[in-house]
Amino acid sequence: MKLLYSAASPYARAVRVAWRYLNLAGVNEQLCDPFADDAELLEANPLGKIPCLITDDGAALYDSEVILRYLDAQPHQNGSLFFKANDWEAATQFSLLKGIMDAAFGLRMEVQRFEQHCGSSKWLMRHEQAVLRSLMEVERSGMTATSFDVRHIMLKCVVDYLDFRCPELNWRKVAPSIDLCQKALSQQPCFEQTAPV
Ligand SMILES: N[C@@H](CCC(=O)N[C@@H](CS)C(=O)NCC(=O)O)C(=O)O
Repeated sequence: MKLLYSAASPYARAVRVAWRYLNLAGVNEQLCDPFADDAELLEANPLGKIPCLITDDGAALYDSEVILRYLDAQPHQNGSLFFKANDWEAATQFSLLKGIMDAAFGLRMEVQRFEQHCGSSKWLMRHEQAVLRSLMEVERSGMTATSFDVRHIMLKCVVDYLDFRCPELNWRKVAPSIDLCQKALSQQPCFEQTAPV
């Protein structure tokens, strides 16, 4: 299998953490800049987004949730990364975490537009408020590092991404328990080995 990824992408990192955590063999990671119109990426994913997994049969899988589910469906010994199919509360929380990732990525893009003197304060604020409101909701739900599933992967990847790309956003002020959860998860090798650069 080949995984097209970039070292800063929180979506790609979630997938990179998952295959390490599941101890799957045979995933070759290949760096790819989605903003450089990479021919292999565009051939595999017409959306031009990473992560994109190309299976041994040559099938292209995207987006990150599909890849996570695919990896989780491979034979492994570590217990499922996903919650039960009818656990709607967990499913909604997973959607919330994916949405935080979207808002964090949108925030980063808007900050970049500001650097190029074409940013929108309105969109900057919308993304920022969505991130903070949603992290407060995750905080309120009492998510801790005492259990572990795909939601913990998403949470850790998104808050590390915020620290990496938007260090001025003081999310810890509204989500102090998430800060503790982030620190506790940092010790796991699958996170250490994939820290954003
Ligand atoms: N919904 C997608 C989002 C992936 C995504 O937006 N990836 C970014 C990198 S962090 C990307 O490839 N952006 C390129 C673009 O927006 O053209 C997923 O979950 O995989």
